[in-house]
Amino acid sequence: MNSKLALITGATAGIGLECARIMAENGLNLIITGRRDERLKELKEELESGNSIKVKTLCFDVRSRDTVNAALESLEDEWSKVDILVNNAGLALGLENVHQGNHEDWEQMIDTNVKGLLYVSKVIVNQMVDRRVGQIINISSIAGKESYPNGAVYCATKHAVSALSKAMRIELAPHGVKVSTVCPGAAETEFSVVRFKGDQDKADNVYTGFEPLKARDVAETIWFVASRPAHVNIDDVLIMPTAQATARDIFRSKD
Ligand code: NDP
Ligand code: 8X3
Repeated sequence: MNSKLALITGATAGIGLECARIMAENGLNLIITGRRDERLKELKEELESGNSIKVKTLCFDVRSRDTVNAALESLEDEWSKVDILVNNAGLALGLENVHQGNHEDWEQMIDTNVKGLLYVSKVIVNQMVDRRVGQIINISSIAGKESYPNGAVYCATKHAVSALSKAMRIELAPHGVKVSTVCPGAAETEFSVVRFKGDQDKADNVYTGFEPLKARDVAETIWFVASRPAHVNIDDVLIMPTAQATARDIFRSKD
């Protein structure tokens, strides 16, 4: 059995949840995190019953620095040596231009996607540097490579994830710690339901007329990145649906 330990943020849904499943199937012990405790507990039960692994749940909001620090700094010894950190928790809110945008949405995106990633990384990277081993996989996006209208702040947060990752890669290479980004195009998860604040019809429209990525497709890519030999770092992966050529060019069938 693979006895590595991975910590996945945002494991209650979508890409993070599938990433937990695929890592469990491959024998990794897991720390799964998110704000919805009930879902974390259900996932722990599913993963431990189907695989010979141990799973710890940590329920916290990545936006709260004190809560992040309290949760991660209090980990007992057997849970404190994280080999792989998947910074996946994130969201988009709204689809509006900047001059009509909503301040609360901007703040939540920036606080979650950028500051939350930093808070979690600081604690975990410190113990990786001490041990001179580890891997950070940051989930950016096609929106971290291209900007599109009405998504300026979300795109800015994902550009920030890519920029932070590049700098961290330089900082951490001398310490033997790998840093990677995985950048998906459109993946059908809870992402659009969250973006449109529960409007399922608007969310469904995003994926009409083409086959989007599934969370599993992205999770398999994350696992590929996580399972390379020690001397190999996959710097950056862009994974797109076949029908999506750029952030804005999606080829939809007319039927
Ligand atoms: P989902 O909405 O399905 O999942 C998002 C996850 O993030 C949930 O587990 C949620 O958990 C967690 N999360 C959100 N806010 C917080 C918070 N403040 N504190 C802790 N956890 C939080 O979306 P995806 O799986 O699609 O998204 C995962 C990542 O992939 C995100 O970073 C997203 O930006 C990125 N991405 C998604 C794409 C897509 O098309 N779906 C494409 C490119 C990138 P909970 O609500 O329980 O806290
Ligand atoms: C999510 C994909 O195209 O909505 O990061 O920005 S997109």
